[in-house]
Formats: sequence, C-alpha cells, structure tokens
Amino acid sequence: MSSVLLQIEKGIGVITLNRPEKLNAFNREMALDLQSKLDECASSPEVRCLYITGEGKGFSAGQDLTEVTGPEALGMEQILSEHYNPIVTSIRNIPKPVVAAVNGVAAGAGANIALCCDIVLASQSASFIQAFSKIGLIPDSGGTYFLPRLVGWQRASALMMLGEKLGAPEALTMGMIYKVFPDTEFKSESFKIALQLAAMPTKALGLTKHALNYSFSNSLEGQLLTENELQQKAVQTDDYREGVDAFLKKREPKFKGQ
Ligand code: T3D
Repeated sequence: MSSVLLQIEKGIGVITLNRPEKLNAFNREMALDLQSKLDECASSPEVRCLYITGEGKGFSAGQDLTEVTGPEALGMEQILSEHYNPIVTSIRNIPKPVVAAVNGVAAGAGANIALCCDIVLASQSASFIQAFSKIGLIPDSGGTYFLPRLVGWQRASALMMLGEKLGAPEALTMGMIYKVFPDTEFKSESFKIALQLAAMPTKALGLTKHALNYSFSNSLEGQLLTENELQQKAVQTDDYREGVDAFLKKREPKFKGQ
C-alpha cells in the first residue's frame, strides 16, 4: 500500500497521508510520494481543488524520528531541501485551492504543512504542536513564515518555544485555522467545502492565491500592480464571462475552471 493515496473524485484530488501506525509521520518515501501526488494534481485538468488529510487518528506527526538516527540516517539538509521545502513550495505554487483537513494530531512538519495550505479545517479533537523545540530543533517547513502571519508574533513565538499542544477550538480562536467541525461530521463537512471550491472559477482562485503569496512582502503600490496584472488574466477566462452572464440573467453560474 502506498504511503500517500490519491483519489480523484468530483473535481477534488483527495490526498491521504497513509502511515496510520506512525500517525502519518514522514519518512523519505512518504515525502517523495506526497510530492509526486501534488504534481499529479497540479497538472490534472480534472482536479480543481486538493484535499489533504490523514488516515487513522492523526493528520501527521511530522518527521519520522526513527529515520534520523543510526548509520543510515538522512542528513537534515537533505530532509529539508529534498522533502519539506519542495512540498511547501509546491502547495503554495499550485494554482488551485488546497484544503488541509486536519483529522487528528498535526505535529512538527505535519503541522506546518497543514498551515501552509489555503484553507485549514480541523476536527474538534484535532490538535497542533510545534514539536520542534521539544527535540532541540527550530520550526521548519515554513512554520516561522506562516505561523506569525496567521496568529501574530507573540502567539507564534510562544507556541514555537513552548511546544505546547493546541486544541483545534483554541487554534480557531487564534485565527490559525478556518473552521472546526465535530468529529462525527468532520469528513462530510470538510469535504463539502472542497466540493464548493471545486465548482468555483478555478483560474480566479489560483490567481487569488498568487496575489496572497505576495501580500505580506509587497508594498501597497507593488500589491496594487500585482492585482492589476492578475486581474487582466482573470478577466480573460471563460469563467469570468460565465459569472457575469449568469449574474445578469439571474441564473446560477456553471463554472468550468477555464
Ligand atoms: O532531523 C529532523 O528531525 C528533521 C525534521 C524536522 C521536521 C519535524 O517534523 S521535527 C518534529 C518531529 N515530530 C515530533 O517530534 C513529534 C513526535 N510525536 C509526538 O510527540 C507524539 O507522538 C504526538 C504528540 C504527535 C502524538 O502523541 P500520542 O500520545 O497521541 O501518540 P503516540 O503514542 O506518541 O504515537 C503513536 C505511535 O506513533 C507511537 O508508536 P508505537 O509506540 O505505538 O509503536 C509513536 O512512537 C509513533 N510516532 C509518533 N510520532 C512519531 C512516531 N514515530 C516516528 N516519528 C514520529 N514523529
């Protein structure tokens, strides 16, 4: 059985991290597998939204710590430059919405991969841990970039230094994630959001994501120019024409992602 599963259904690329006996901790195989599944979703015209979740009771416990010791151990440089950095870069660059459906504990790189997604949803019993400080590491996988932007400097700093487990409801209150659903309804409710995204104007969502990628590093002038440039692309899509036509005719739009 593959360590990452991909199923394409109803316009959604459902990616399932699949090492449940290890709380979906990342070994090299799983990290490379996730990259190839992300690439497949990026290039498939059938996929208009990605939905990443974990098999079993966890989302991901981060780096598989059994792989970092012993004579065969992978070096940190290799782990970051070949595993996590390409995953985070890919999630940010795929011009389609990526939903993290955090079904259980998300720790270390597992937490930060979730937090780099466009919309983070969690089940009531899910939790987030910046586990790095507990083993003498600094947060990686984009954690020092995304977390302060999501929750502010002070909270990010405390979460990273103390390495405390944060329950999904508290993560929601902090603005770290978008929504929390009861455990029993989590799969269906989180999937509904993915379905909604998959039926939307995909190109415009991809361009929105592109604009957001620059929003914290650009000046106002720079960002206005970026918006102008990207809006010129949005306006040329079939979905834009469909959206306006549907509005004027008072009917529901049928977006095709083109
Ligand atoms: O060199 C590098 O490390 C570079 C990479 C950096 C990126 C990182 O992600 S660093 C951070 C790595 N992750 C962690 O430090 C988290 C370690 N795990 C935990 O702290 C806890 O397992 C959790 C808080 C995530 C969950 O706790 P709990 O009580 O729900 O579950 P558990 O019993 O601890 O774990 C269940 C099993 O999964 C257990 O195996 P067993 O005893 O049943 O055979 C446990 O050993 C295994 N497991 C959990 N996390 C990992 C893991 N095995 C390998 N690596 C893990 N990260």
